[in-house]
Amino acid sequence: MITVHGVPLSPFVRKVQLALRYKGLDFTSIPVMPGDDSDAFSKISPLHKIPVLEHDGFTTPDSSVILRYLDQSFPDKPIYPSDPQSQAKACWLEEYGDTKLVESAAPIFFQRIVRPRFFNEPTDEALVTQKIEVELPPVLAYLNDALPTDGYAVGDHLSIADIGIVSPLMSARHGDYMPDAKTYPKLAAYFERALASDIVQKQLSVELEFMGVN
Ligand SMILES: N[C@@H](CCC(=O)N[C@@H](CS)C(=O)NCC(=O)O)C(=O)O
Repeated sequence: MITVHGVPLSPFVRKVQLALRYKGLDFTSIPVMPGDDSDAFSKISPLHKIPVLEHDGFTTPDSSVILRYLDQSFPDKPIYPSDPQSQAKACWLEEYGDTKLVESAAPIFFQRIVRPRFFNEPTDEALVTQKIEVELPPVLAYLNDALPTDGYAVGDHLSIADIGIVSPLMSARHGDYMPDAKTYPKLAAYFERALASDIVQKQLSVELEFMGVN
């Protein structure tokens, strides 16, 4: 039995849920909030971060560690490219998604949705403007250059690169921000293809329901 600890709106929890959906694995979800420092959660997540994966009594934190564990435990529909250079490229794009892209995209969602809707606090508009006008453009430009004109980020099927890039873009989309198709044509088309896929559609419906939008 597989359980994902963490709210689905976290870009890191979303990575895990997308991978599970891609592999067709059933899972249950416990909506732990980020920073939970209860004794029970601290035992399975010493940094108090989400996600944590629980599989038949075994637990591990960290989305990247979880994705590798899942791919080794459930090798059907692999999410790691097999040849070393493609794998290195996919791991790098996942890392870039986890760092630069999350840092510049996820705060748009946090400021525009989480603060007003969940904490009854105002959006910091200056911070949103800084993210959209200053921090995001070079990150999106880099990804636009790195992506192919069609298909997946690396190779001919979905990989950790796609999961790592698409997840933070979904956070930005919740915050009403989409990459501009004129400025970032390859990235915008890539994200539209991802949004049309069954696994992203399913994930989106779960997240909208969690936000009370559906
Ligand atoms: N490297 C971790 C990062 C996880 C992470 O930063 N999660 C955030 C939520 S999006 C969190 O739990 N933050 C709480 C905290 O830092 O106390 C991963 O890939 O899982």
